[in-house]
Amino acid sequence: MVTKSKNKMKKKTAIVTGSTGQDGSYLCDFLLKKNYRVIAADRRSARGNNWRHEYLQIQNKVKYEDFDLTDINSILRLFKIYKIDEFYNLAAQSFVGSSFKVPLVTCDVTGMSVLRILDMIKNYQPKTKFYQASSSEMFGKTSTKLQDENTTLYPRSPYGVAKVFGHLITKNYRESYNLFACSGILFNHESPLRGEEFVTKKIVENLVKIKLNKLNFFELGNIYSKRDWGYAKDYVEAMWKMLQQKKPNDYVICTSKEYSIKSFVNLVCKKLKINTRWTGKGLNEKLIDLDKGKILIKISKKYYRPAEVDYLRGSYKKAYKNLKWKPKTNLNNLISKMINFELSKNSNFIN
Ligand code: NAP
Ligand code: F7E
Repeated sequence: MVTKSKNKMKKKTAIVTGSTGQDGSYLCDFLLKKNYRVIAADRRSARGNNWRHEYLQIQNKVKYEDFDLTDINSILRLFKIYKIDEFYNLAAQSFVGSSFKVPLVTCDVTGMSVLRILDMIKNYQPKTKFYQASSSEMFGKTSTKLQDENTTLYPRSPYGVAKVFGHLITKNYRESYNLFACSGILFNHESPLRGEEFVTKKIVENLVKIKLNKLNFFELGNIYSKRDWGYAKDYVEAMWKMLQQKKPNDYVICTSKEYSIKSFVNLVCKKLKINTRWTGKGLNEKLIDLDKGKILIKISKKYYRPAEVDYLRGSYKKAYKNLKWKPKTNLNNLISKMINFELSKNSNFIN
């Protein structure tokens, strides 16, 4: 009995904003396994859509708190209720495409809210360690072969601009008020739990449906941009490691390998044993199923962005040196995980 209450006292409290999202779900699971008391700070509307928590079976293990990044009082409330050891700010309007359509909301939620939280930490619990979810989108129009913590920031979307604000205000509060505040500059990371609007999930989900004869074709936008894709579950460990260091710092988290969207499609087709070939150019480019003589993918202007990030490939040298972190899952294995999830969702399998 004594041991039990001692253990209870030792539990650290972590707040995770955006806990219903891809990273938030994996991070909650990770922290629970590390024996944290995990407070999932989420919007009320998200509660009905708790499929990721249910999939990971954590819905009865975290404590939910109503919260919205745009509501300063909901942030203050958390600081009044809990003594917070670690605060992970993962909530954001995170879809780059939408940020061109709702730029003001994106800048408020994804950018200004970081300052709202930092100011609460400074005023109420200055010992709280803070993690900010920065992004490789901040590099944007980059001309370097590899991007690291010192690469110039040149964002290409309202989302990227908002993330630059969040990133720099985190650094500013660390330097001005001596807060333990870190930014993880994460390159694209995917998983079976990825939102369906993001390109990897869209490709895997739709090609699996095609394989199972549940869909004829689908459309993509710019298939020539290149991304450095890692596995979300590997990346949440890096977030935690940043907050366990003696000193706060910023770290790039990535795989250092880059692939185009077109190569990603080709890899998925190969795994699904769909025999394909690309034909045509520009908006007339198409992916053809050679066995069935059918079009599987068409290109549509609808999915192009007003400004594009053409190339991203990071260097995780600093994270490897200080955090002893490196990616564990390559793209091939990541795609297998995503395909298997879609197949089991369709409760079917292929021969
Ligand atoms: P995600 O799946 O889109 O999750 C975003 C989360 O933010 C959701 O839980 C969403 O809640 C919540 N949210 C949105 N607006 C909110 C608001 N006003 N108040 C409170 N919560 C709100 O994103 P993710 O892929 O897990 O990414 C996590 C974080 O890392 C984000 O900040 C993203 O910008 C950043 N990031 C992601 C990547 C990546 O490749 N995944 C790379 C770099 C950085 P609802 O469920 O209610 O919508
Ligand atoms: O697009 C191209 C699109 O939406 C990747 C977020 O997690 O990572 C993510 O942002 C690329 C872009 O991710 C479609 O134009 C072509 O070049 O999957 P995405 P993203 O924009 O890189 C960063 C690091 C974040 O921080 C963000 O939160 O794919 N693309 N055709 C398409 N993209 C989408 N979504 N849909 C298409 O049909």
